[in-house]
Amino acid sequence: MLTRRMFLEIGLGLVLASSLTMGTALGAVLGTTPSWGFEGNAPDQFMGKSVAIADVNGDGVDDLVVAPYSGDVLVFFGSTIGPSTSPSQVLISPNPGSGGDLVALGDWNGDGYGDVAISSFSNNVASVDILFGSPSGLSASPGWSTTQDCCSFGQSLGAAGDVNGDGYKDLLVGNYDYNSTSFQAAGRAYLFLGGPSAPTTPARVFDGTSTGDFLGYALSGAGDVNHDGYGDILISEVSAQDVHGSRGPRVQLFLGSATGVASTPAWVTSGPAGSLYGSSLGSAGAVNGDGYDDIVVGDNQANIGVKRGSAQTGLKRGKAYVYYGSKSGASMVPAWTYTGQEDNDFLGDAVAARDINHDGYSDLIVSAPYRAALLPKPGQIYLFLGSSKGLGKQPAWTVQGGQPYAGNVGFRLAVGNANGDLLGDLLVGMAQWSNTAGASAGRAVLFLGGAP
Ligand SMILES: [Ca+2]
Ligand SMILES: [Ca+2]
Ligand SMILES: [Ca+2]
Ligand SMILES: [Ca+2]
Repeated sequence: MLTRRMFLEIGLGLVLASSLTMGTALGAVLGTTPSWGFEGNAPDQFMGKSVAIADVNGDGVDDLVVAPYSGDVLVFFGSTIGPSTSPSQVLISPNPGSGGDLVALGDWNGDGYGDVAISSFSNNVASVDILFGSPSGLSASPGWSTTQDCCSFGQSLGAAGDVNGDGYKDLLVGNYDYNSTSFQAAGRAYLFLGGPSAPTTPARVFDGTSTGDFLGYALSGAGDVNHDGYGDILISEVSAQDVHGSRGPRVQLFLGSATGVASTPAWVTSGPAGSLYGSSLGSAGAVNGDGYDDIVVGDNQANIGVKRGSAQTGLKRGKAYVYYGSKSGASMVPAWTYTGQEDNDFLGDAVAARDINHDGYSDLIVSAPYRAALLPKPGQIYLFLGSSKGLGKQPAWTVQGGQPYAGNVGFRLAVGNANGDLLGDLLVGMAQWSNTAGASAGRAVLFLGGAP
């Protein structure tokens, strides 16, 4: 099966064990060292392969949700002194050894508790399950499931927000190597509407329109880009197969409404052919505080340099773009970009946003999982602060992956508030973290807002 991370995994070396510590951060916006961590206890457990933050027990403090490759779900309840050090819940995957993506939806079924979607692939069945929150945490068995006998269904998931304004949060599911009747790997994306008895048939299906579009490689809620009260959504077509000539990969924004998502995109942007524009997507929140949510697009394979004779520099530096929201949709020209500092940084592989420092401006977190400064490929994560002038040109905080190849399959990022103060917190999954238990035991770490 083509995995979503294959693009990133091509050509990688061995994973090396190491006990090096985390790198040094620039400031105290987030803690310089993790305030909390949990590591795998066996080789190739890939703890932190996916992570999410959600208030699953409804106590007002967010909880951490961490999945290893098995697809088991570990929940660590948050509290005013931070998350539990040992799992509050261990939910065993019905499809072991098959973990896919994991995303916090918000309240999908309208009972006041945060819900989490997780995907899996086993015995040629791809499944997306929603675990419902409750006063005692996540349900052990799914409250909602849908399956396909195909390929990459669920390898990408997105929390759509509430696209139709009915009070229930909605779900996006990607199936980027879906073969339509006419086109191989055109890709497909599905929108499932939440509700007290949510249907398992999608409200909308989005299809790629040519061979190798890979529509649905990434998908995400966009927040409310046009500030009309309805959640908007983003879907990428990374067009990784080189069959489009000059048409590069692209990202589409669809606006929500009382009757659901519009049939045509309100905004379409393209990246250079040969890049992976749309490798990650998300709402940036309102980074300039104007009330219109902004869009972030990652291109983890962006080439920056120019070719001089047979030599080419700037390869695979990666780039992140932020586009401002507006009443009519979003700006066509990015308001902010940031580029990987060295070749093969793969910056923009993962993105997340929240007002970390509680100043009313949303802040942006971007990963560069192969960044090679200081150590061979320890990876780096950057925080950029919002302001009335938009995002800062330089990061206010960064941290290194801390050991060689810690970012080999990419870092996973989730933001929330795990200790109930006013500041946002960052959860990072490092599935290829190695420890005394073995290579790729994996790890999840939490950086608390305001921690020293
Ligand atoms: Ca719920
Ligand atoms: Ca809804
Ligand atoms: Ca909207
Ligand atoms: Ca802020």
